[in-house]
Amino acid sequence: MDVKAAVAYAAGEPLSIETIQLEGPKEGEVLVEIKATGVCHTDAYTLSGKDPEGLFPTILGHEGAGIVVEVGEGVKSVKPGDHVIPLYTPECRQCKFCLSQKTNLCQAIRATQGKGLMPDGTSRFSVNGKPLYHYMGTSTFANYTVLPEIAVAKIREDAPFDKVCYIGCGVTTGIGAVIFTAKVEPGAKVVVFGLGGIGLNVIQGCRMVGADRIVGVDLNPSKRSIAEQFGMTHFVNPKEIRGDLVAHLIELTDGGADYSFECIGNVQVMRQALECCHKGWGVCTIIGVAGAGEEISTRPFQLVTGRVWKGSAFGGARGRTDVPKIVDWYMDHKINIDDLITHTLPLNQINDAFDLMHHGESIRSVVLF
Ligand code: NAD
Ligand code: DAO
Ligand code: ZN
Repeated sequence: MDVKAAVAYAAGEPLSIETIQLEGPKEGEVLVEIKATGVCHTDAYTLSGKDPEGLFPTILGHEGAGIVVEVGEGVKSVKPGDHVIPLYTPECRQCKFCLSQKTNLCQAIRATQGKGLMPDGTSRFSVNGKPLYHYMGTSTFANYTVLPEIAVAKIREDAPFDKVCYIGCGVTTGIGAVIFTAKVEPGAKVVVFGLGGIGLNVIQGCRMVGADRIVGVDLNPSKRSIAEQFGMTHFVNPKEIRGDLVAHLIELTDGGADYSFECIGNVQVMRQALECCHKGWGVCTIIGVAGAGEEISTRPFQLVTGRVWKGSAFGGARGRTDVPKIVDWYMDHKINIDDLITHTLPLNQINDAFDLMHHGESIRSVVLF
């Protein structure tokens, strides 16, 4: 079938809006009509050429929501008409990783997903007979996409696509890191580095679980008011701190953070995020994705004396199980998504969404099909 898509032909080039071809779902796959998609930092990272896994030409996008229109042979968990959120972290419930209950990193289709292909090793997208790569197993910058059955979360039908698409990455990554990865408890003192589309969701997750002090750190002072709206209690702009930032944060948190979160992707900040943690128990969760080949460092004594470094992908959420619950939290007004979606655009203006992100003018832009 013909579909309308934003094609990334090469790193560093704007996306090209055109009609391309999509093959129907094979065994174990579903065809989904994408109704809305967020534009995330990770799409920009891959488009920039810095992503070592980045393949071109491709259809980017991994933060969508839509409706199942057709299912391939053997698909049992969803049917045409179901509303779904695509999952770049699938949940097969059968692999060693899923069965371990220790991680959300299902490996059932990891090898082919990382190569930009469907599980049978081929692509469903093409243009003029030439294949295009899939991206993160989702490719939501097209009005139709094909996904493995294990990579869709079925959601309630009254949830608005233009809002809940953000649960496909940013909301779940931020709130999930607080709840599923760090397991922040009521009364905790928290430091959040980076108040963008991820960090603001970490902040609302911390407020939701009853954290006592929520310190936000950002170089951009314009992030202060929205972060306060989402629960930040203290704002720190590193440019305004005379002396050592880490010492200042330790003082602000009465001896160090119980939990810190790095939501930038900067390896120097990752060190600060660990070292501002409380001696003996402070846990630092890395969410930001650093540039290819970059490394983190600290004095090992920081770990010997009880600080812990951990990481979180997709907020530690098991997509098919947890995403529908997060949609419920939104529909029950337990979390705020609306105020984080600062721009909505049609597909033919998708490149503007990247510009808004690069200029720090948006929290999240959503493309409507
Ligand atoms: P963003 O650009 O919206 O936000 C980053 C914020 O950090 C901005 O407000 C910026 O002003 C601030 N900042 C930059 N450098 C800083 C510094 N040195 N000190 C303090 N503040 C600084 O980005 P985002 O969409 O929130 O994404 C954040 C990171 O999370 C990215 O690296 C992204 O790739 C990653 N990410 C990870 C996952 C995951 O599952 N782990 C999922 C999605 C995104
Ligand atoms: O299982 O090895 C694996 C890879 C899982 C990929 C997790 C990606 C999370 C970070 C990338 C940012 C996503 C928008
Ligand atoms: Zn699995």
